[in-house]
Amino acid sequence: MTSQLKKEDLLRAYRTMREIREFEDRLHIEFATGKIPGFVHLYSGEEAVATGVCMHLTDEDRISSTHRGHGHCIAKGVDIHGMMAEIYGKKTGTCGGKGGSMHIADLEKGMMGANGIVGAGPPLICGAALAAKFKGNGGVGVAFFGDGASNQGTILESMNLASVWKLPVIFLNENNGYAESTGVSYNVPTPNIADRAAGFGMPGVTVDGNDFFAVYEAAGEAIRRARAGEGPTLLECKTQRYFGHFEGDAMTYRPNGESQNLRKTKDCLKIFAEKAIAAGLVTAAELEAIDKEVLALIEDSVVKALAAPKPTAADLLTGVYVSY
Ligand SMILES: Cc1ncc(C[n+]2csc(CCOP(=O)(O)OP(=O)(O)O)c2C)c(N)n1
Repeated sequence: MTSQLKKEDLLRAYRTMREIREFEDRLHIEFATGKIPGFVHLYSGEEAVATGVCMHLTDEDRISSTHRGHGHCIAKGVDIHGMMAEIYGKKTGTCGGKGGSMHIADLEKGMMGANGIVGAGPPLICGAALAAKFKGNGGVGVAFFGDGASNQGTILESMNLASVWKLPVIFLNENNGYAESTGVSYNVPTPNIADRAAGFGMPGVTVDGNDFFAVYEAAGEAIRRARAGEGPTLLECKTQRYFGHFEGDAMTYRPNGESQNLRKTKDCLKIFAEKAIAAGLVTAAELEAIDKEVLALIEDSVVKALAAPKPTAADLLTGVYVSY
């Protein structure tokens, strides 16, 4: 348990994790109504990872995300109303309703985008980190990627370049045990994905991704190194997703009851609450008050998203080019 965190930080961490959980659990229900266009990949279960990492970042720092990006967006401070509207394909969405679940980006928040191309984030983050290094502004880049993505050449090349150039990058592997329906032991030959770091001359660290405090500590050290010009780190957080690969996945590749058992035994929100309450740092009543506020926020975001207009045909011609 970390002593660095003040009470207000602990409550902020809990609120962020709760926002991600309620956002995802509600999307699971909303998707079943058939009103959400496109694919939706839920992050529920992995909240401690995005939260423990992004608590260390400012709007100047950059993150790249994956197809499972809602948690990363929320942890990086992207507006929840804008996200819900975006997922519903509405004009009031973060990207004007033209991106949808898999392409939410908010450059003002340093969120370079969720990405439907597995392995596409790390090269983008190397570019952002190189820019930060040239500018000397102390900015860092964090590239989130999954266990399946860890086998992509784009990521291995990025690790090599980041290490050779000592870029301020954190390669943040979210090992949730499955790449679509393929279990991690079928495609990763080492016990830990972080073991690969040695081949690139960078530190490799594996932590329990269900323990917010473990993630927070390890991410803090990796980000400190990056800001100090000491180069990249590969940080692996072992976690799990509660839902299928995408909404509609029957999960026949998972043992019966696996997801339900994980909710009982490895829920990062429960683990956080137990530890923080036992240490006398927060009270159960304080956490319950947050739960209520977050539920109301998510409900409001759905009501507003449903009522919002769709983009017009003319909107299709906006946001096509960016001037620098
Ligand atoms: C370049 C590319 N190859 C394949 C796919 C199809 N695909 C989408 S998600 C996925 C699995 C990703 O697994 P992982 O990286 O472990 O992330 P997780 O879904 O577990 O979060 C695959 C193969 C893709 N979108 N892009």
